[in-house]
Amino acid sequence: MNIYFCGSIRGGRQDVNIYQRIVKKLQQYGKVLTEHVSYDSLSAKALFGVRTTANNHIALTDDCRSALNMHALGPGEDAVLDGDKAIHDRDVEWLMMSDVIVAEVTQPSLGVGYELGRAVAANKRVFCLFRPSSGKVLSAMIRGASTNSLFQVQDYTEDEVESILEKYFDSIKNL
Ligand code: 6K6
Repeated sequence: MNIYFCGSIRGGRQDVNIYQRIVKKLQQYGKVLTEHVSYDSLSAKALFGVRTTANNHIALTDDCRSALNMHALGPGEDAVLDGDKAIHDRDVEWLMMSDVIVAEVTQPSLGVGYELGRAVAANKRVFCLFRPSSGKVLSAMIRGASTNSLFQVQDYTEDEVESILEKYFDSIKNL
């Protein structure tokens, strides 16, 4: 099974530890195409990684250069070198190859919202995870999209993340 995990990158990285737990759990059920969303090391590169020069060339910022020098690129991380169009095109391709899309939606992210919209348009199975204890209120466009079993939104607390995923994958395993 191909699994696409969505989590905030430029929307803010405060939930990265939960993303790591989710990805680790998801790896029990299939191949997680977007493991890099959960990498700690991603913030410097993804957040400050590239800027566009006057001639529309992609340049690495100093922050990115030093981050890149510290360690080798992992799977998925090479896209930072190609700029945002390559990231978008590759991610949409992976989204279309996926059997299930799991999104942690507590930290609002334009990219995650976009991915979820594309997933709905492609009739994909979607499972969104939201933590009410964050004090945030989930967008009506995500909460309100949960009208059938293909698109589910699940409220959860941090300590139950693994068991919530177990329940979900159990419920879809014979579909
Ligand atoms: C990868 C590793 C280091 O830097 C990168 C480059 N950035 C991205 N690489 C792959 N997917 C990305 C990248 N930036 C955003 N996305 C996709 O959008 C992910 O699949 C996330 O689910 C989502 C996050 O969107 P923003 O708007 O919060 O960045």
